[in-house]
Amino acid sequence: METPFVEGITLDRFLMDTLRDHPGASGTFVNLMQSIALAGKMISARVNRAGLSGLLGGTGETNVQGEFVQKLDVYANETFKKALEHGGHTCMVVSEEEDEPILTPERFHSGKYVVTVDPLDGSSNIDVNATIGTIFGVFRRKTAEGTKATLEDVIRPGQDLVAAGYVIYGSGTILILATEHGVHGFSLDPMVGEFFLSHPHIQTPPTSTTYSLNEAYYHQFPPGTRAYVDRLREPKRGYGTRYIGTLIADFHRNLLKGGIFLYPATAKNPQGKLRLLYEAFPTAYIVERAGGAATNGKQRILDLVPKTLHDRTPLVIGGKAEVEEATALMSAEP
Ligand code: AHM
Ligand code: MG
Repeated sequence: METPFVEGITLDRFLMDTLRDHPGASGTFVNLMQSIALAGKMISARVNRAGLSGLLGGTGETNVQGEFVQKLDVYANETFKKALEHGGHTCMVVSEEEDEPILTPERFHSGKYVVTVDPLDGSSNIDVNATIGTIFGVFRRKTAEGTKATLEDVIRPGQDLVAAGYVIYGSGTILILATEHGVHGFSLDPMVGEFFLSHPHIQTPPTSTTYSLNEAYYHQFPPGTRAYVDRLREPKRGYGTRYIGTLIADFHRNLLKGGIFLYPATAKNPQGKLRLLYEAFPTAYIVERAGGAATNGKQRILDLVPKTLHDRTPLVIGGKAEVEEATALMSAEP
């Protein structure tokens, strides 16, 4: 669908226009996106006031990943659950913060969609006022509507996603939505409380001079990964680095400006650190629709199938040519 950039197109209007191109569509996807956008606005408001409302710092607990839980993690998770549980559009939610999948109440078993979510990516950056975000992926359920959703609805390849996106809470709040219609960005006008189309038809540059990587782990990387990093460091290539330690912030920068992000296997995390269902799948879906690529160093991310809800994966993601070069070197690794 061609969406001309016209000032003042709200997310709602954009979704309605998109839907109009599909006469058979029921509007459930629009409702789902409205719920996600509402949760994003609520989290954005809290993030902006966190220092004033006692929401900075940890809860003293650790989550299913063994990571310290921050108060804003809890708020973001609860907000997403509430937004998705009672909308009638969703039958199951898989969240980074929850060990088990969340099944929506029985009267919403008719929900068509399964949502995977990292409610607040970049938790370690909350207390320092650096950019954080919410990442989500959307599957259409496999089991019959009206029945209880099962793991079969979510343990499946990333290429089954029908949509993915994120909300990034930076100097402003932006929602990025990728569907079969491409990748579009919407900026929140906090005075109006609406997302407006601001980044239509995002395409990521195929090459760049930026890489995003925690280089301190260099000596923990497998040989092929080190060989690739060595190449990036060659002065004639002219690369610089950008790495904040919030996947979605590094990803967003690279998506718009060009760049390759790597979180490879390390000696400490041989499967990588990032989670397949709610970090790697959504970002891979988005980058592919923006003309880029994503692999685990060997295989395309969207071809992978998780074994469990919280599987981790190495992630190499960004401009197509850069990801291909990295994957060629990394795939020689044992
Ligand atoms: P989380 O905040 O959801 O737990 O995500 C993990 C974060 C990613 O956002 C980021 O890319 C990575 O951890 C940074 O890890 P490291 O500090 O090892 O570089
Ligand atoms: Mg995360």
